[in-house]
Amino acid sequence: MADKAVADFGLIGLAVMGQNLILNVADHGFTVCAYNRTTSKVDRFLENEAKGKSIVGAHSIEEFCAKLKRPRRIMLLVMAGKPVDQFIESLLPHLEAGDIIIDGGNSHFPDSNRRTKYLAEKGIRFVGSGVSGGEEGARYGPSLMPGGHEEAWPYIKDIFQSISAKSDGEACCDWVGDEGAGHFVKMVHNGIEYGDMQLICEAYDILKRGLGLPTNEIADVFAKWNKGVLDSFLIEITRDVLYYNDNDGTPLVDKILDKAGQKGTGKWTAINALDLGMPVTLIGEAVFSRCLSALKDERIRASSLLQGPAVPEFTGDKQAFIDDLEQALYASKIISYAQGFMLIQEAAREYGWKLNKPSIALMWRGGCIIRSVFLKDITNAYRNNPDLENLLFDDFFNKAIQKAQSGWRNVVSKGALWGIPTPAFSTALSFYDGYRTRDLPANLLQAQRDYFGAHTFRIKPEHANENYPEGKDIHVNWTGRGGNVSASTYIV
Ligand code: 2AM
Repeated sequence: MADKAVADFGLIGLAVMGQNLILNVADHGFTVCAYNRTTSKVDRFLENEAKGKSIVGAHSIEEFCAKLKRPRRIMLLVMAGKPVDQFIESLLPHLEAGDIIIDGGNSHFPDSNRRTKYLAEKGIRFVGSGVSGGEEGARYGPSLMPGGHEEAWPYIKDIFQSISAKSDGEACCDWVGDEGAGHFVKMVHNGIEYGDMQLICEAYDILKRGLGLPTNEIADVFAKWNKGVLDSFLIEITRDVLYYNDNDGTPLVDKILDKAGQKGTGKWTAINALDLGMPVTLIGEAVFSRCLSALKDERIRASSLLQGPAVPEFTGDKQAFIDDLEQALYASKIISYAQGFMLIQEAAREYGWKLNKPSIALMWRGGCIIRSVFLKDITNAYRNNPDLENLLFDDFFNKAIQKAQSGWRNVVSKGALWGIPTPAFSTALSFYDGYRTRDLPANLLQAQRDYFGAHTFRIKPEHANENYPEGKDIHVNWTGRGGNVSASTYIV
């Protein structure tokens, strides 16, 4: 019978990611039903890639739903935005209470918040899941970050954890948290990816213009770094890109137009950081650096108009400087992840989500673009103390930053002296110095605000007295020049 419920899992959206995910699920012993808006793709898929596997197809939403065992587990891998809502609406008439809809696309987390609530009212459990790792990851083990209606988790856990990447035998997939938490964490992942890439590009620029190394020697440096603390997917692909020569025997990378593109997830992270008042400065700089690079025509004009220092011939110990650069990259990366987790922590507070921090680091440990050895240390930090206030307070990272510090400062100062921009290295260092500063100049800022706008200020506890009581909003008539303080002061 054509409409018999045979499939354990249904997937809508047969682009490469969707097809690969279906093949991955089928390889793990589940029967999958495939559907696509353009149904000719279903037939093509069944006749080719899916042939001989436990995969069936459907040519209508009704047939698709009929072929799924209850509770239905349906994953959407379609373009983010309207198509997701349209599919949800077309599925609803064919679903029953308790069925599960998973959106595995690159949806913005507020949409997943909305969909979780909307579908819960209809008795349908919604899951918004981050999926990272590209086509290869989808086929052989992605990083999966599901969040939403928690009741869905026991029904999808088995499938999700069996198809996901593994790190030291552990699945790079766990329940993230409520509503859009899965897509939120995926968004921060992408922001961190922007940051990691920018840091690598700055290191490349310093090696190229600061030390004057040819591209193949820069590749050698990345190859070496990939065996140490920076061991990661992004360092590995950087090495490969730098070793890649064009047909004429010269590095292809040198011929690529230096205008960065972006699809917006880094920007979402930066906007969210501003909304929540969290200083996620490195991702912000990474986004702005892409924007600056895109102004190529203007930069060409500026390059002949605006003066700066000429990069001097490097005379010191090259290897020692390269080691400093490795430490600068490592320390800045620690700052970036600390900032990312600050944002995640604040989002959990602001949106009322219960979040599982050790598993967030574990989910990023394998399968995804930011996968690295380093994430194992972050997983350990949060496993040792799930309530860790800041990643930098963890003993391992505190010591690592301490060790990296002199090299990091050397690189940032050389960049400034040589006129080679290091926005991500520099902002990381400024953040570090700001974060560890007990008394920042914001005292003056508060005075300025009170001067021109009567915005008030508070007094430091150690200076409190009857004129300046602790914990009260105080305004001073600053033009009185401090003559009769008590007469010109009022407490709000
Ligand atoms: P298609 O093959 O019919 O174009 C990635 O683009 C996936 O999203 C594809 O499966 C594609 O279906 C689907 N998709 C894109 N836009 C869509 C829309 N407006 N409605 C339904 N599916 C859409």
